[in-house]
Amino acid sequence: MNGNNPDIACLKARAKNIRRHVLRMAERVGQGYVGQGLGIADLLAALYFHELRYDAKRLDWPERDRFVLSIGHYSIGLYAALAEAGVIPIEELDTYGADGSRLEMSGSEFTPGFEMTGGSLGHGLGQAVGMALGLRLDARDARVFCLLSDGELHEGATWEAAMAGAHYRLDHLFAFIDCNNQVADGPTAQVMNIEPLQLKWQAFGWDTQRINGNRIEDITDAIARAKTARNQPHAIILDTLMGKGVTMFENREKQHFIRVEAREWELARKQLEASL
Ligand SMILES: Cc1ncc(C[n+]2csc(CCOP(=O)(O)OP(=O)(O)O)c2C)c(N)n1
Repeated sequence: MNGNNPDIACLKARAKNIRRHVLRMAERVGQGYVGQGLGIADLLAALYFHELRYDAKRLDWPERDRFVLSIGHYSIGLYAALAEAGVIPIEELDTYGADGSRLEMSGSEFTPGFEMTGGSLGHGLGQAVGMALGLRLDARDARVFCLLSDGELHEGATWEAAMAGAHYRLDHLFAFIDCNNQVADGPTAQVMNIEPLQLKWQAFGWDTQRINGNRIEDITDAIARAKTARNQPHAIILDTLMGKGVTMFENREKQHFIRVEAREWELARKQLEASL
């Protein structure tokens, strides 16, 4: 991957497939972190089908770009992207959240394509900084892309990692912050305000942009622009909508963990097909 001219129509189709896979997983088990998976599908499509250098048949290829999913419970989205990319079989998605499955509700590094075990929030950026430093010491060109949530900005360890990333001038490190304005206990601004975000990341020494995280063309543009900035790590703040593409989830008040009646999944599927 990593072409210079993204085929936006193709990436949109991939994002829709990722959303279809998310619904398939959640419908099977009746519940899941659906809003997060749907909200982040556009970023995952842009990364896995345009930007990331990886080999689906050789996941330990040392020159691969690393995608570090800091937020373990967002793994439903990553499973969907990895299935779409041919890394895990699509049928395996039906085991999401089942006992003994490789696809746990909070992702682990034993799942193919996962670089770290998530679950305990706030540790992904530190690991990404370590990976980026290690790659530089090994004189490899690989980049590190880390996805973190707005809730993880409530964790002090995230800011320690941000400081270190700037200190070491890790310009092959890209952090995406999913600002869906929700944490488990309610709206982020009410639980603990994190704004003004762009100014904070700038003050920590990062090259910073803020974009609509549900517009694929904005995502590919932002990554292309970030790659031109040298000697600084890159923060791309994504304003996203939880449940994007399925109206009944977009408009839900309680978004963190979704459990709906069996018959409602059919409606969700219809709404997704009618959207975008
Ligand atoms: C260190 C740590 N503290 C608390 C939790 C419990 N917890 C699970 S999800 C969550 C907040 C979720 O907010 P965010 O990460 O923004 O995700 P979203 O709202 O998009 O699901 C919390 C506090 C945790 N997993 N790890």
